[in-house]
Amino acid sequence: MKNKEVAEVFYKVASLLEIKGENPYRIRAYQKAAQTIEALTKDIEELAKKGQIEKLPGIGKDLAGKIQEILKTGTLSLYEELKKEIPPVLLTFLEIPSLGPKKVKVLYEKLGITSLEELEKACLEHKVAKLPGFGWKTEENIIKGIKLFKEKLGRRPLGEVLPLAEEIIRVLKKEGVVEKIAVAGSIRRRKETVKDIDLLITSSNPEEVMKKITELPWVEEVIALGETKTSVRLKTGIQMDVRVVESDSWGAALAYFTGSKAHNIRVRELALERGLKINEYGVFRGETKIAGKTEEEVYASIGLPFIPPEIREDWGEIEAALQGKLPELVSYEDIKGDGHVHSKYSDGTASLEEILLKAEKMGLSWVAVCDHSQGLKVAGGVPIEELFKKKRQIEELNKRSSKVKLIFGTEVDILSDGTLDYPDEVLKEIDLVIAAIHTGFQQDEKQITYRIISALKHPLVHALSHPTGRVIGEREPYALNLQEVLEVASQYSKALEINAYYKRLDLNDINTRAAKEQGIPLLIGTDAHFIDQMEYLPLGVAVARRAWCEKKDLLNTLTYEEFLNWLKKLRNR
Ligand code: DGT
Ligand code: CA
Repeated sequence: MKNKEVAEVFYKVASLLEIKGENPYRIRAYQKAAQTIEALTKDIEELAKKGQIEKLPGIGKDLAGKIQEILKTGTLSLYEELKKEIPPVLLTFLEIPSLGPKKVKVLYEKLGITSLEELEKACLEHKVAKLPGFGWKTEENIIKGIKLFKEKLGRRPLGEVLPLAEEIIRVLKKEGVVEKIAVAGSIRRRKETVKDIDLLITSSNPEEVMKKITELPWVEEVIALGETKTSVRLKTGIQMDVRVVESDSWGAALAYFTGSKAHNIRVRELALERGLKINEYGVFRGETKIAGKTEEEVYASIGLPFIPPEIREDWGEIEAALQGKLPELVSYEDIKGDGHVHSKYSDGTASLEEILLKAEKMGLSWVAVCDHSQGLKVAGGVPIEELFKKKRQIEELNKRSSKVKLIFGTEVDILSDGTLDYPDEVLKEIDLVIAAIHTGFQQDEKQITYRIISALKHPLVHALSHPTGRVIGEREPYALNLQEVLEVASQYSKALEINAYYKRLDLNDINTRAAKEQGIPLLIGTDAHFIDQMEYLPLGVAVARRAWCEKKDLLNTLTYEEFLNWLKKLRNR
C-alpha cells in the first residue's frame, strides 16, 4: 500500500506552504487530505484504479489528480518546486519543540539558517533572541528543543543495546522477583538501531520489581516511578521503560509492545473485521476476553499463525500469514560457519589458533579467514609470500582439528579502476575470495558501480564484502547503483555479504531481502578484528531473518564440505 507515502508528501507540502506563508485554507486542505489518506483502510492505488478517490472526504478533482501523480511518479511536481524554493531541512525544524512554521520562516529569511548546527550556533551567539517575535525566553526554549530533538534522533545500534538489555534481564531473573520477563519493541524485532529498551515483566510483587529496577547499577536517573510502569535513564544515556503486566495479559502485552506500530495497526484491522477488539490486555468479543495469555493464542484468535517478531513490520507478513505462506526463517542454530574474519596476518589481533578455538567454543564448524590484500598497507595487507605461509599454516591446523576447519580466504581490495589487488595466479590459489572497496569512496556512482561490478564479474571472486560501505551513524553508503550490482550478482551467481559487525550490518534488511528475492546467495561474515567480535554473528542472522531469509538462502548453513564445493563449483562454471 502506498497510502503512507502519499500522505507523507501531502504533509510535507502543507508544511512547506506554511513556511512560505501561504493561504491557510490551502494549507489546511493538504493536511486534511493527508489525514484522510493515512486513515484509509483501503489501498489508495486500488481506489485510484477504480476512479474512486474523488469520492473521499475533502478530496476534489485537483487533489485527486495530485494523488494520481504521486502514485505514477513517486513524487509531486508541486512538492519538488517547493523544495527548490525552501530547503527541506526546514521541515525537520518543525519537529523541534517551540518552533512553528512562522518562526522557521524568520530564521531562514533573516539569518539564512539551513542546518541544525547553524541554528544552534545562532542561538549560542544570541542572534536568535534579537529577531522580531523571538526574545530571550524563546531562544532558551529553542536550545532545549534542539537538545530534545537530537535525543529523539539519537538511535543506538542494536549491537550496543541488546547485550545490555540481556544483561539486565539476567540480573533481574537472578534476583528472583520476576516470573516472566522479556524485551519488546524494536530490540525484539532486531531492528538495526533502537531508540529505547522496552521491558515487560509479570510478577506477584510489582512494587518490589520497580524498586529493584531503580536500584540497578546501570540506572542514572529515575524519570517516572509507577505501580505498573517505570521509566529510567541508564548511564549510557538510553531510556528504559519497564511495564509489569498481569500474566493473563502477557501475550497480548508482548504482541502490543513488540510492534511495530504498522504491524499492530494491520492486526487490529483484522480483529475488527472479525468483530473482535484487540489491545495490550487481550482480545475481546464484546466484554468477553477470548485470548491474551500467550502470543500464539492472540494471533490464533484472529486467524493468524504466530508471526516471528523480526518480520512484524507490515512488509507483507500479514498477507503471507493469511495465505499460509510465512517463510520458515533461518535460525542461529542453522549457522555452521563465519564467512569473514581477520587474523594477525593482516590487521586482526587473533592468531589462527585463537580463531579456531573461539569457533569451537561457539559451536561453529568452519571459519573463513579473509585478511586484507597486499596494497592495503593501512590495514596490514598480506604480501604474497606471507599468503602462502598462511595457506600452509591453515592446512597444518586443519589436519589437527576435527571439529572446526579454517578456510583460506582473502578480502581482496577492489582498486580504483576496478581491478583486484592480487594477480590472478595468486587469487586462484585462495579458496575463498571476497572483494571489497576500501578507498576512493568519493568517486561518483558510475565509477563505484563499475568497480564493484567488475570485481563481481571476475571469475575468481566469490563474494562482495560490505556491499554498500555504510557505517551506522558514521558514514553514508557509497554512491552506488545497488540495483545494477544485484543484477550482476544474480546473473553470475556471486554471493553478497551480510557484514555482521554491529556498525555495518551491510547489506541491511531491505537490501538483503531484495537480494534474496533475486536468488542471490548470501554470506554472513562478522569481519571480526578482535576475537570477541565473532560473537556478533547473531546480528547477521537477525538481518537475514528480517529479510525473510530461509536456511537455503544462506551459505553459512552449508557444512564445511558443502561450502568448499560451492566455492569450487562457482569457479568452474
Ligand atoms: P523504537 O523504540 O523507536 O526503536 O521502536 P519501537 O517499535 O520499540 O517503538 P516504541 O518504543 O515507541 O513502542 C514500542 C511498541 O509499542 C511499538 O513497536 C508498538 C507499540 N506502540 C507504541 N505506540 C503505539 C501506538 O500508538 N499504536 C500502536 N498500535 N502501537 C503502539
Ligand atoms: Ca522501543
